[in-house]
Amino acid sequence: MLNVRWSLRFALLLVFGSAGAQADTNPNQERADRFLALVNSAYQAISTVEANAIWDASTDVSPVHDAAAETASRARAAFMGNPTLIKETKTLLLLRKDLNATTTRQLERLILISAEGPMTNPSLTRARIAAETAQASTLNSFEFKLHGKPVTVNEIDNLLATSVDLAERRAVWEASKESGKALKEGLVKLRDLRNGVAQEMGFNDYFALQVAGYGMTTEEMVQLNNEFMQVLRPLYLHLHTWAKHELAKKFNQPVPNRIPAHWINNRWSQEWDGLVAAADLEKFFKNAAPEWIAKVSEDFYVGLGFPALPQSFWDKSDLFPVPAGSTRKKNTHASAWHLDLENDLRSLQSIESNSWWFNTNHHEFGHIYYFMAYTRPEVPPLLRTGANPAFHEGFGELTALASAQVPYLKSLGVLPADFVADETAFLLSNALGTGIPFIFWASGTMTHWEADIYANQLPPAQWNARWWHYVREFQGIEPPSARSEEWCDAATKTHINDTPAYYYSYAIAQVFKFQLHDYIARHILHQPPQSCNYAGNKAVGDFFRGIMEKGADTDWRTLLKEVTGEELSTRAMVEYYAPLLAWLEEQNRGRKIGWE
Ligand code: X8Z
Ligand code: ZN
Repeated sequence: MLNVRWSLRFALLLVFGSAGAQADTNPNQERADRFLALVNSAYQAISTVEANAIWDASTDVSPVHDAAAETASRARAAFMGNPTLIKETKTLLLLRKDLNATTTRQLERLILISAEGPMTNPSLTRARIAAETAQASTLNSFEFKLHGKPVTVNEIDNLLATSVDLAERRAVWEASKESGKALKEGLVKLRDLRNGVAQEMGFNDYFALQVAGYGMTTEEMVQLNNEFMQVLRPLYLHLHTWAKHELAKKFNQPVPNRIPAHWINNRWSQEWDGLVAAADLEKFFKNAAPEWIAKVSEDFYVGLGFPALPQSFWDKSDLFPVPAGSTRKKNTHASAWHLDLENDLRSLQSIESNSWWFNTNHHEFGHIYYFMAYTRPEVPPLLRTGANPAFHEGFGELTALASAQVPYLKSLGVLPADFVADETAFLLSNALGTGIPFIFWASGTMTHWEADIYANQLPPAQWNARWWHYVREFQGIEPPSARSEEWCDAATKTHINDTPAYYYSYAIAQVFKFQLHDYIARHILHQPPQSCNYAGNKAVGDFFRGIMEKGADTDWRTLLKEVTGEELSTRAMVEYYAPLLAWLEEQNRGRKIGWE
């Protein structure tokens, strides 16, 4: 709190102290400059206080930390949603013809930030903050149980990755769905409160508010995601067919029409790992210490010419699972944090010795280095974020893709120098792992379900039926048994609770990632996209930096065109996996393709 008060006073001095100093600029630009100097300074100070409180609440769930987080969020809303601030922002936006582009971008972003907690309706905003805090607390402290005994999320994932006993897999999968029951009531409340704050600021609903960050409407965003699926569907149907035959063999079962959810290693069937023996890297990661996994992604970026992470990153991050026997509860989903919008960068993870955490850590460090790149005096705090959210996720995913390349794994010593990779197996494993099924989950199930609950007001009594309708329709997956409305299986996914109406960003990030990767492989590395090594290449680092250091002080479409020469497009993704399609057609000859 002291920080906030001090900073506000400092900002006011700046604003009034500099009056008249720039008499030669146009008066509207000058008015906007003064306003934004105040807002940026306060935004940074208040966000820092809030982020610290939420960090404590996420890494050590307790009523005291929850209360502090709620108070900090209220303080933030008191300023960022202040009616006078909103009015001035709207007034200045009407004068945009007199304002420079950086100013307009800050004002537009301010509208989106204010809309998260508009104090034109204080009781609504307070109710939302209370409900968000309570939901995060339930989510972060939920204790899963298997056969009546507590089981961690890593244990659930490890069992799904290794068990070949279908009865056991089903018990584990069902255990992983228990949290949805506990989270449904809070999510129902939050749906209305989130829509309420967005509507208070003139948006149709909360989904519309989120996609406004892309300059898009809900219909345009859903349409874009449908287009991704339309292009990738032939490949998906072949992968699905190949996978279900492999799984039926593995579990000694008849080939199903749709794949039972508990047959797949991921709780939501979003990634289909572990299906390709010749590309299975687990044995090479068994001895990779979690500390080494955390460190190696920093080396990746340093090799590209980026600075080392500040020591505070290592001191303050929470990278490893809670030790056995500790009663501390923390969020178990990986995340990256930019707490003060300066140098206080942290990551929250539960890293273990396996390839999944290796990839995930590289993803998180993509975010961390993005934070570092745009933390410069030229980028005002309001614009210290990605060109759009998918750019942020895209660098995370691009780093994860680069980290999965065979030459890189050899250079790290994870794979032996004489390892001979079966290229088709690696491409197939990659397509199944993070590539293609993910799009049908992200663009299909997640995006359509969230659009339904926010934009289309889907009644809560239909939530689970609609969820499984989409899982069946888009993903070709079915539950092991009927899932009634007693359950809320969507709410078992972290983002549904704490990063709402955002998940299409991961689908766009996948598509964007392949565009960047294709450009880097062909034009900078001059290596095949399916097998190349970024490590140690400063030109690749310069390419990354050229995008990252702009933050949100750019138009994402223009930037994408500038750096890759093309619009957002699935071209590079389709080309990357093209060698697979012919191989799959051969493997699937005589089989019924898909599930319709
Ligand atoms: O949530 C994440 C990251 C944190 S931004 C680990 N991802 C999505 C997920 O886990 O569902 C990365 C890819 C998809
Ligand atoms: Zn991410």
